[in-house]
Amino acid sequence: MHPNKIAPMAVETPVNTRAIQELDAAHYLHPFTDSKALASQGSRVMVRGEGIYIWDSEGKRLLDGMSGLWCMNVGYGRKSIADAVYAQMQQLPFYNSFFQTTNVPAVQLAAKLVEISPPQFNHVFFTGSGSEGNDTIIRMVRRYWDLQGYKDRHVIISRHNAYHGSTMAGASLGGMSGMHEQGGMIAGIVHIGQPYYLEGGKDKTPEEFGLEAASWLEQKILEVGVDKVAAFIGEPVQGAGGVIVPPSTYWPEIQRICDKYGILLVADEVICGFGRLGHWFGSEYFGIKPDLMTFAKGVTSGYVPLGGVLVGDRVADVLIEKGGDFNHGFTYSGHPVACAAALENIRIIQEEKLVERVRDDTGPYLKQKFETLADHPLVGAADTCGFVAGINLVRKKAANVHDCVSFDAKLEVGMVCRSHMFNNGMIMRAVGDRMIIAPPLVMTHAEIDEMVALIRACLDATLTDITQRGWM
Ligand code: PXG
Repeated sequence: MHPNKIAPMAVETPVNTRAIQELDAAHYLHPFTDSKALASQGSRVMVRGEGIYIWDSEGKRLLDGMSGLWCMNVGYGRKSIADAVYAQMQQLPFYNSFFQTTNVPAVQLAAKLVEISPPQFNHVFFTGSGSEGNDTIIRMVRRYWDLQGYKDRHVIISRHNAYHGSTMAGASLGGMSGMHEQGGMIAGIVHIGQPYYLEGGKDKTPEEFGLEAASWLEQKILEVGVDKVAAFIGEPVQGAGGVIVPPSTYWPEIQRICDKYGILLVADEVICGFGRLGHWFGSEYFGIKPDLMTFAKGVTSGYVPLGGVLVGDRVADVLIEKGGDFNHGFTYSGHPVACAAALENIRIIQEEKLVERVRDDTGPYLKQKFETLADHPLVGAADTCGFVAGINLVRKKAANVHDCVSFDAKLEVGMVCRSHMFNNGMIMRAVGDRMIIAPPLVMTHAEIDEMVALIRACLDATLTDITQRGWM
């Protein structure tokens, strides 16, 4: 080995935190991370998970309010998923689905996904991730229009502050300017404003604002030209953008506009799918009927990577009847081990009635408890939707949320708050000054109480800290 390199080592128990941090800094480039800054500070080394908790290498327990990364729907430590994966690995660890072959778990999972999804879905395309799912969406909708002779109908309309992944297609569909600046964008993707009431709804009711935000789609269709627009894509609730829950009028109006112009409606269900909003899919919560749905994350609860696209009959009929070869697919499309994990994960969700629990019991309970945080001096607004929730940190509260006074963005109060959360055993994500959670769907009432009390204590610690810094 070259003398400049650090030797890999056997992992000790207990884990040698410093040694792992040094190797981490030396070799591991983390996603969406300033590697230089992280190297000077040292990563937190996660070593174990059970239920809604994870432990780091120093033995500290954290309540995982983010379900890993919006995915650990059935909670950590499910032996039956590990067993299903182990059994499949011994039986058939891999085979591809390219050359007139298939495998049993992939077929069973496709049938299961059709069973739990809305009636227009009868076909599934498997990928390895949500980003690959959205790449598939672009290629599939363009192919759909090409096959019908509409070669110009290639433009996809998305939204600012949307997140659709990190491949070229995912980043281009997404509405994150920081991503567009690095590596550019795929042609033929345009963006409209997001339905964020706190941002754009001043002097309007949420319902009025929802209609206005949807009208931006119609304006964009007319601007681009009806004969050029292939599809509209959106997350039912924007996740990474900060848990942006659109007003109730928004999605039905989007559906009406898509129907009026005949453009395909694509729901990116990577976060909202598999029970997160108290329905199998977020589209059902909002009462819309998408033509295509991207899924990932909750399909396996993150135990093994898997993603894909549920293909509605409108698209599937054209692709299958007129299409011939669809020149698209991945080595790991329909990976038997990932599909086995998904089947067991979905079996758990059904057996424990997690979707119904979030809809009828724990979701409403979380709403009731979480929204009590609105009385905290730092909180301008607190809202939930199923098992996602967010609070806006403000310098000065007001009766009308639009009159609250924000912090100077440069202070990065959200990051300060996130540190207090982490140091006190609570994982909550900061998006600007909005603090968000997406907890495991297995949470009990007692665990919700514990989480909300912990968040309040961390908000208190944040308030004391920033008051001492003179920021209030
Ligand atoms: N669509 C949506 C709606 C997502 O949330 C993806 C697609 C991409 O999935 P993959 O499996 O390719 O990562 C996502 C992923 C965050 C964060 O900071 C969110 C995601 C990924 C990374 C970070 O909240 N969501």
